[in-house]
Amino acid sequence: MDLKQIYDSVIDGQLVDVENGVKAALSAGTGADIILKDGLIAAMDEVGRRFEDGDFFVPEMLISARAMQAGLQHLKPYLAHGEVKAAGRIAIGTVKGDLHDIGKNLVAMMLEGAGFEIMDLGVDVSPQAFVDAVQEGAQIIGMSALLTTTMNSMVGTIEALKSAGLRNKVKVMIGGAPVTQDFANRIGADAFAPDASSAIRIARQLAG
Ligand code: B1M
Repeated sequence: MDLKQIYDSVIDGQLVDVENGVKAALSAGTGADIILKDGLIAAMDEVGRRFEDGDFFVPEMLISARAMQAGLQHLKPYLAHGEVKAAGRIAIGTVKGDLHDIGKNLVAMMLEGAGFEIMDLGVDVSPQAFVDAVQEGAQIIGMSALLTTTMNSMVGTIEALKSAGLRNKVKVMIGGAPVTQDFANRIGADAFAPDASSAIRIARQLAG
């Protein structure tokens, strides 16, 4: 199966076809990064466009998301080619009110592969849960937001860290489609990562 078929199967929400397509592409020697970018992520972008145009609704988006996640699992061993020694401990989660977790999972997977110890806090994560993770030893917290309405929860987390007297004990990295470097500067985050591979480079600098 070629990348176009993987792309179409994600859009059509055909989970088994996506899994088979990813396995076949890997067997044929296609790089996991290419399958991810040109197959899975490109398809989710198209799903988003169709949702905006009113051609797709939440159920279709969800079915495509499940199909993409299934494909992603098969890429995990190739993306997560880990180093032995932990590069640092990162608590990562999608912020309060936000249930989008594909990007967050991808970033977590790549960071794990780069040797970081990951505390995955899941989705809809409250500021207090991030604070608790720092108290449990996280050196970096990674917040993901996909909705313009939930980005402000990142501000809440930074405020909660300050109130708990922990702001100078932890680095804060943020990301997600509506998040920008400018927003990161404005809210006092330590770093913004536009995608999963830059998240690795930036996390290494922050852990440095
Ligand atoms: Co939602 N949704 N959704 N959705 N959804 C978007 C985000 C939207 C842009 C679609 C659109 O209108 N075009 C729109 C947001 C508009 C806005 O706020 N401006 C939207 C909406 C409106 C909604 C609902 C409100 C719809 C409704 O109910 N009426 C609702 C909200 C639910 C909630 O969260 N409370 C909703 C629901 C859903 C589903 C549940 C159906 C499903 C999510 C399933 C899941 O995640 N398990 C879903 C999906 C799939 C999408 C789209 C289509 C795809 C998102 C995705 O997974 N992309 C999305 C449209 C789009 O983005 N094109 C859309 C692939 C993923 C790999 O990319 O997450 O950007 P991304 O992650 C990237 C980078 O951003 C970065 O690295 C990743 C890899 O490169 N990154 C980080 C992400 N986090 C990072 C953290 C870091 C560093 C980098 O450091 C910590």
